[in-house]
Amino acid sequence: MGSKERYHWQSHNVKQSGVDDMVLLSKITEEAIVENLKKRYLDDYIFTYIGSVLISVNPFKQMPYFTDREIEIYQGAAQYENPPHIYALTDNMYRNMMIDAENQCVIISGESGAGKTVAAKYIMGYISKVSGGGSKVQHVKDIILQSNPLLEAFGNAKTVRNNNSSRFGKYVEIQFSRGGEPDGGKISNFLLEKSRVVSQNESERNFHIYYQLLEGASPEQVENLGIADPTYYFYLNQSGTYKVDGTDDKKEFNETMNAMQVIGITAEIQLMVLQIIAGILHLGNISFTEVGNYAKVENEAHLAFPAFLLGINEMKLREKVTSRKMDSKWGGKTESINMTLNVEQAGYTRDALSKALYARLFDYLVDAVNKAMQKPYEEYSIGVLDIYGFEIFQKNGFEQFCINFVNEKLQQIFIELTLKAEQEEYVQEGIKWTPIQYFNNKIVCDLIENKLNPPGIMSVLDDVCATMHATGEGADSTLLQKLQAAVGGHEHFNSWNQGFIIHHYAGKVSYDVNGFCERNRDVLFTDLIELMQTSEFPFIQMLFPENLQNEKKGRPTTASMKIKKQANDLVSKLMKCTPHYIRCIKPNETKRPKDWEESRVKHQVEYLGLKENIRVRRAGFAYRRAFPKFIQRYAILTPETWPYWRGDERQGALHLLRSVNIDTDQYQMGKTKVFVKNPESLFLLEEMRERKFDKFARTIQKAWRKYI
Ligand code: AD9
Ligand code: MG
Repeated sequence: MGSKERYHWQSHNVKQSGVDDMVLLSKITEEAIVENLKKRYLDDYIFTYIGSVLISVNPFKQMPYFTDREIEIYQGAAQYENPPHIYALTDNMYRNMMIDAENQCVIISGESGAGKTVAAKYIMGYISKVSGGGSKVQHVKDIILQSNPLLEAFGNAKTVRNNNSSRFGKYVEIQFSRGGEPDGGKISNFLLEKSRVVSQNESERNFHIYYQLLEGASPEQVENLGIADPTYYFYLNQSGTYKVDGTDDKKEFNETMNAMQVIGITAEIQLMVLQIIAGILHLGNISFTEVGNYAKVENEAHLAFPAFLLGINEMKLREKVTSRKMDSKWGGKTESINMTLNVEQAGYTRDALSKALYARLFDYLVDAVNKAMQKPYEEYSIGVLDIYGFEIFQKNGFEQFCINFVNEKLQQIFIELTLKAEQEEYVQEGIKWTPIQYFNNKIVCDLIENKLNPPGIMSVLDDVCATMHATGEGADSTLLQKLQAAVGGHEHFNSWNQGFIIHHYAGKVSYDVNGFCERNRDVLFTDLIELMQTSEFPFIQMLFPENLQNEKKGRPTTASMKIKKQANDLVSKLMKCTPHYIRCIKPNETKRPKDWEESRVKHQVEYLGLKENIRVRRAGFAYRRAFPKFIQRYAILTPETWPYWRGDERQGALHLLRSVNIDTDQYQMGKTKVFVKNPESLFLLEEMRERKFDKFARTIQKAWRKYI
C-alpha cells in the first residue's frame, strides 16, 4: 500500500466527518465534542482521537473496516496516516513494546453496553493476526482467543442494558517473547457478580451457561443432570426472561464446550463442571416452610437431586441448610451448639452455598486458562483491562459501591498518567511549559480507602463488621452513624436517612446502606465448607481447600479488603506499563444502529472528562510530532520539501513552520519532535495541505480528461 492512498483516505475523512482528533476542535465545549462525534458516527466513523486516547462509539452493527485489508494497512503505520482505528492503537502498543522494550497496557472504560468487551476482542484478534510464531505460539493464541467464549459463558449475562453484559472484570496480559511472539498469558479476574446466581431483576437472565446447558445438553445429559424446562428452576424463573434476541444458546453451548477442550480441560472435568451447574439449579429448588418459627424443607424430594449431583449426603444437606453451628461462651468455656434457622436464614444459607460453588467454579476456570498458557519467566507483555463501568442505578448497593470504587481508581491512573506522561515528555524534549490545574480525584479514592486519619468508608465498614455480631438493619444503621462521625465533614460525602452519597468524579451516587455489612462480611459458614469437603467428588473437594482446623483467629478477610487489595495490585501493575486508553461511548438505549441520543452522549462526554482531556492536551502543546513524520505530512506545502526534504530533519520541520508564517510563540522545537501549541495553527497547516491536494487532484483530473 503506497502512502498516496493513505493520504487520500485521510483527507476524505477529514472533510467528510468532522475532525479525526478532537484536539483540533476550534471550540472546546461539550456541545462541540458531541457534535463532532455525531457527525462522524452518522458517517459510520466510530473512532475518533483525543491525542493518543481513542474514543469509540458503539455502532450496533458490523462495520466493514475490520478485515484483513485494514489489518495490513494499520501495520507499522503512524497514527496520523490512517483514519482513527482500534488497530492503530493496538499496532502502536505492539510496536512500542518491541522498540522501547516496555510493557504496555490499555484501559478500556465506558458504561455498560458501550463496547468494551468487543474492543478487547478486536485487540486480541489483531495481535494474534500480526504476530508470528510456530505451533506452540499458535496454541497460546488459540487459548487466549478461546478464553473469551469460555469466560463469557460463565461470567456474562443478559441485563437490561446489554444482552451480553460482563458481570466480572478482567485484566488479560498477553505475554511475548523478545521476538514479539505471544507465547504466554495471564488473566486476573475481579468482582464477579455472584448474587446473579440466585436472583435476577426483571428482563434479565442468570449467567449464559445455564441456558446454554438447558438447550444444548445431550439426551444422556438431560437424564443424568435432571435437565428440565427453565421455568422449572427457581434460580431461572424469577425474572421471567429466558431468551435473548439473536443468541443461539445451543450453538454457544457447543462453543463453550469446544473452548474447554482447547484449553485442555479433560472430558471428565468438563462433565463435573456441568454437574455443578445443574447441581446449583437443583439446590435453588429446595424451598422452606415455617414450622413454629423454624425452617423446614418443604419438599424432601427436592433434596435428592442436588445431593446426588454434588456427591453429598442428602440428610446432611438438609441439616446444613436448616441449622448452623454456633460458638457460644458459657462461663469462660466455648461450646458448639446447633442453632435452628428460620425460613429467611435457611434461604440465605442455601443461596450462600450456591453462590460460593459458582464463584469457586469460575475461579477454577480462570485458573485452568492460566495454567494452560503460563510461561516460566516474563519478557514483554500487553495488558488489556476490560472491567465493568461506572454504575448509577435508582438503588445502589454494596456492589455498585465496589464497582464505582474501582472505576474511581482507574480514573485516578488516567489523571496521573496522562499528566505525568505529558510532563515527562516536555522535560525530556527540553520544552518550556506551565503546568495546568485539573481536578484530582485522589481525594475521593482516599475518602473510600484511607486506613487512618481519617479512616475511609471501607475502614469504618470493616470495623463495624468486626465488632457487631448482628447483621441486617442494626449493623447497617450503626454503620451509617459511624460514617457520619468519621467522614461526615468530607466535601465529597453526605449522608441521608437510608445511606450516604458520594460525589464521584462521574457524578453523585446515592448508596443505600441496607445489606452493606452482610455483603462486606461475605462469610461462608464453616458448616457449608465442611459439607462440601465431604463430597465424593475430588473436584468438588478441591474447590473447598480450607483447612478448618488451623483456622486463623483474628479478623476474617472482608469483601472490601479483597477489593481494595485487588484494585491496588491492579493499579501497581498498570503503573509499570505504558498506558493507552479507549473511552467507549454508548449512543443510545435502543441498541439500534444510527440511533443518536444527544443527551445520553453528552452525559458520557461529561463524566468521561473528555473536555478536560482535550484541555489538558492543549494546555501544553496540543500537537507533537517527530520531525520526519511532520515533514512527510506537510511536504506538499513547499517546493523544497516536496516530494522529499533532503537535509537535516530539524531544519526541514523548521523550514515548513516558517514558510506558513506560524507565530514563533506558537511552537517549540524539541530534541526530536515539533510541539505546536494552538491547534488553530495546525488547522491552518491542515487546510493548506488539503487545498494543495485538491488543486493537485484537479490538475491531474484535467490532464486525465484531456487524455481521454
Ligand atoms: V458491559 O459493561 O460488559 O455490560 P460492554 O462490554 O462495554 O458492556 P459490549 O462490548 O458487550 O459492551 O457491547 C455490547 C454490544 O454492542 C455487543 O454485544 C455488540 O452487539 C455491540 N457492539 C459493541 N461494539 C461494537 C462494534 N465495534 N461493532 C459492532 C458492537 N457492534
Ligand atoms: Mg463487557
